[in-house]
Amino acid sequence: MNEYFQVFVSLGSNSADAANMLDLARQALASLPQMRLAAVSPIYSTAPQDYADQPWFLNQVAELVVDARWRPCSLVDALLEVEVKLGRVRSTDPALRFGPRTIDIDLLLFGEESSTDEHCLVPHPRLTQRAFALVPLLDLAPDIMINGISAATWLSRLRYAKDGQRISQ
Ligand code: PH2
Ligand code: MG
Ligand code: MG
Repeated sequence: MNEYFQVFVSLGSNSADAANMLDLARQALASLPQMRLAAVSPIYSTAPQDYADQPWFLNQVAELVVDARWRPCSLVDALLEVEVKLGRVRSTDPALRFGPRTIDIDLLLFGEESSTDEHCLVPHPRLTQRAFALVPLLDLAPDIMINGISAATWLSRLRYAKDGQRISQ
């Protein structure tokens, strides 16, 4: 019998054609082998976090059902390859680590697994602090747990504002 994992990834872009970048990212995810793009959240317009002097983002969460040939680290490698294919160039300036990006695809959750490997940390280390990821995650999975606490509880601990499809924090 095959084993499957429920995986959540976040998509983010604050380039001028962000909606198109998210669309291309969804298509690229859907075409990866041994996985299925099971659901996508609404797209939110979100205030930049960590590095404020940059345009607002579009953010979305996608649910993938992957078979057991995938592992958190191999999936992170594949997500990075998709980013490169879609034209992401990483700044060498450490100050811009959280700066503008054409496309960012982050592994949020890989089943109930946790990985402490620096390259493929899962659950994503900043997930519980970010309304732009928790809100769309909860749209797809209202009962999901992160590190033993429900995502809804994590979100309730944050100071953020949600106005329709806009999130500021
Ligand atoms: N990603 C970051 C840093 N800040 N802010 C928003 N609103 N959305 C993001 O996706 C985002 C961010 C680093 O990956
Ligand atoms: Mg990110
Ligand atoms: Mg990233």
